[in-house]
Amino acid sequence: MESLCKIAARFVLDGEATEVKPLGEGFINDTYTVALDGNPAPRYILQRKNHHIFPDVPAMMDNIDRVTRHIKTKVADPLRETLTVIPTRDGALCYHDPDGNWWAMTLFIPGTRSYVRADTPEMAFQGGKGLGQFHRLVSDFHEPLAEIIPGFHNLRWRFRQWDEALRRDAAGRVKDLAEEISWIESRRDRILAFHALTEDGTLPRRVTHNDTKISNFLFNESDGSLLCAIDLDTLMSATLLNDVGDALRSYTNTGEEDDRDLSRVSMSEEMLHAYLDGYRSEMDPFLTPAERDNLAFSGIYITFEQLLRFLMDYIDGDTYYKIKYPEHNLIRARAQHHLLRSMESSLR
Ligand code: ADP
Ligand code: GN1
Ligand code: MG
Repeated sequence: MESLCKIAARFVLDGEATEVKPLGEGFINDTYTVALDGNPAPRYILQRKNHHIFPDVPAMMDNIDRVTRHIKTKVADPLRETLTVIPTRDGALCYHDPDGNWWAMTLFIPGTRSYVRADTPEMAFQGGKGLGQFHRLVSDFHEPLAEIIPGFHNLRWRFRQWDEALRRDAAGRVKDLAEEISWIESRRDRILAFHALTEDGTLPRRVTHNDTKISNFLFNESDGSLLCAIDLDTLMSATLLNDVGDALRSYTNTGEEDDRDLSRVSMSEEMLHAYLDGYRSEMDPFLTPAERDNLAFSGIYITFEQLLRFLMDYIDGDTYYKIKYPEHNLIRARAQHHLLRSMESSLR
């Protein structure tokens, strides 16, 4: 493979890329910071986009470029309040290397922090407000968006994949998972009944982020306020409840997404209320009654989906998510199930 500095040099930079260092713990892409001219301060984010998961990286980058340009026309500080896509020297939005890898570059936004969990209700309030601001900023973006991963939060489609995964039993694991499989099957009807609200148009389609866990937002280091949404790979048109639900899955969890110690995992009602208060403070006038009524239930829907996706990946032999140890996807699924049960008992 070309060296990372050489790959960085394919893009239009403000100097010579002299240091490229790995960053973060994303499950899908490989992320690096890029520093210039011997100065260690990061200036850019370089990412190798996972083309097994995102089969059309140019279309994905085109979505990101158009939506972020739209946001830039509406905010006070366009270089900080959204991502800035850096083109290649050939004027493309991504670089396809001779080994078949796809690379993209954005400006590094200094003076920010990202988190894997919310420590205080104030952070959850900021998170909800930030997602509401994002939804408002993209609410008048009416150009079509490429459907980057068809059926991403469509549980009817996920159940089709699930049935197929059980039938295939690629890793021979199904026989040991009777209990875990029953977690999915016992909820199938209820979840599909909720999904039907998106199919019959009760829940409108809007421009949405689709991967709103807390680590996909940047907070201002100075005052802890939320600055912007990042990781825009899955920008698509869908119900905004997918975004609220995925955020609730992450912001309200008292433990980790992959906690082995289930006694640590539960939904914090305090965080739930703080998050939704923040979200409504921006979005309430713009929500339809059906959206408003289902804000909290969206957490159940997306936590269920995440349980299904982790378990399905375990059944498939760990082909989708990066794992750190052999049972990682099973541990993730168990932790999501525990969180789901806690949500179900609180939000009955
Ligand atoms: P992944 O697809 O691997 O999850 P992300 O785009 O979410 O990658 O980036 C991983 C982490 O890198 C983020 O959680 C954040 O800490 C940091 N990061 C990403 N983009 C930027 C940016 N433009 N400026 C500053 N930090 C960033
Ligand atoms: C993945 O890329 P990352 O780590 O932000 C996944 C999300 C899951 C999440 C679970 C494209 O997000 O859908 O909710 O892991 N992204 C994709 O933590 O599948
Ligand atoms: Mg991410």
